[in-house]
Amino acid sequence: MKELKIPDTFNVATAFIDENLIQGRGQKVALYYEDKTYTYQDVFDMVNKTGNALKELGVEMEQRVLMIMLDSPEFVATFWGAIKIGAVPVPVNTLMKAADYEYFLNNSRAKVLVVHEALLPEVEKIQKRLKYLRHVVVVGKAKEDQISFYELLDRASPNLEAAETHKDDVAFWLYSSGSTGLPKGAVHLHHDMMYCAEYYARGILGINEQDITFSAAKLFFAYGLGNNMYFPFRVGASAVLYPGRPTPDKMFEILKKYRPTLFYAVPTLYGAMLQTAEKDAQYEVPTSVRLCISAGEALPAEIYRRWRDRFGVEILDGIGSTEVLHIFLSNQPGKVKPGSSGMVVPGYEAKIVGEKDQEVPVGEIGNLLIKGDSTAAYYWNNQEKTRQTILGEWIRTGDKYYRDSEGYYWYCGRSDDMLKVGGIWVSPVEVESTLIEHPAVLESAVVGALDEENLIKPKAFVVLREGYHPSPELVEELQTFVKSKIAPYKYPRWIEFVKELPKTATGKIQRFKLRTLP
Ligand code: 3UK
Repeated sequence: MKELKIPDTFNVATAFIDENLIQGRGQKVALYYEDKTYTYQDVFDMVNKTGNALKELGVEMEQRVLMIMLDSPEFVATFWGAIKIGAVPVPVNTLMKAADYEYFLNNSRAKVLVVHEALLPEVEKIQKRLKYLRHVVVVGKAKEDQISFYELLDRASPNLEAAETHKDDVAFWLYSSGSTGLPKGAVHLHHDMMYCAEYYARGILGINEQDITFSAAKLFFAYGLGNNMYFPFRVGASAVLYPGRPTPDKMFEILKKYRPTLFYAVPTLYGAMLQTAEKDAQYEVPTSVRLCISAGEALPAEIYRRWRDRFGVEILDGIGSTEVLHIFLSNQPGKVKPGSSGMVVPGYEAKIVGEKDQEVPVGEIGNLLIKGDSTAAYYWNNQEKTRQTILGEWIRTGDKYYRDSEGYYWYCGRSDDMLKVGGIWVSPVEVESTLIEHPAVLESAVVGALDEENLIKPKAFVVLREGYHPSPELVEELQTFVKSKIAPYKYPRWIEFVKELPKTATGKIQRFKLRTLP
């Protein structure tokens, strides 16, 4: 295993952007995007211009820049441009609602927001309540009090010296959600992406200059950010960016058109793509794809087998987290144990511990702890959660696992009530408090239930207020209600009306009693 040596004075933008020009890849395609190609020279120029443009808006070292952006060259330029000037990009989920954005903007104290035009309406709803935001930069048509991204870039210089940052300076944040409380900003440092690119991308995927990556998971997720941006950039490979919704049809179309070598998705999408392909023989995964990768939630063994039988290519399941930044346990090509999360990625260490943090024997379930140098330094302004999660060199993942005698790790669920739905977090508490806002709902409890693909989706148990009666119409009304209030993917796929909910003596809902999961 190669040891990763990073000098003290280090700006990570130079290793992922400038380095490609030094290696003579200026004319090589870095990005495929909507019938256009961007070479590494194009990306370099655009990154520098964006860095200079942000400077012109008054962004200084260590200051956050919030990004509500679709997968696009503008995302890439904003992320690296900010890092190159020593500022701190904070990409956030584009599926969120106004109230979420209000929190991200005030919590991060970003003075500049870069946002795609299509995502502006949610921001405009709360723009007046923002305490720190000074400039809204729009990719697309800017209104009077906004600034056009390309107008800014047009007058910016393509020459930019990287800010003299330390390898342990803050490089970017990613928000991570919990079962209770607001999302926490996981603060990542300049050396973190180097670590994941070296040990997971090079070590497990064997990523190299010839690869073309395509990730259905978006760049604003830690998973997508590595998959489709900093992994390929580290080795001078090419990435296919797609700004739209990842439907099965669209995925097959992109695979056919660009013939990527690495395809990354979440279990739900693999399941949906299989359903499409099993109905119609014309759908194919091209032979160019040498590996498929799955993360976000456990990949059922059944999906692994059906995919391999139908398309002749393996899916490598691996577990990663926003806090560790990317995958730390993974299956390896040719050594997959279907249904498992594979083995420890060389470069990381894993430990399974009991209630008193003592290591448990092989085969016994415990809490998974991970050690590795890509882990977030801390959660922004949240010392309590930081201390509970980050224990010196080790980090608590919040997952239950056991390790078998061959060193494979088997996922056994979360230690909190959080649900992974299509690879994205759903907090039962958030869905419950939304349901309660509806006049028909007295109280509710949300748990995970399995759908027909054996994947987890939210299910709500609802106690109605007096005068309301269960009906299919009411189910639909409550579902629509939730979708209108919070990110739509969080809505309960099933609603069961009950007379009362199981509770502890102190009145806490016992969600585990409602779970039908194994
Ligand atoms: C769960 C999995 C079983 C697990 C992520 C790859 O998902 C990512 O990050 P998040 O912060 O969530 C982390 C949590 O999700 N999980 C993820 N992958 C698996 N459970 N099998 C899996 N293969 O609870 C974990 O603690 O959203 C995934 C790369 C980077 C990431 N951030």
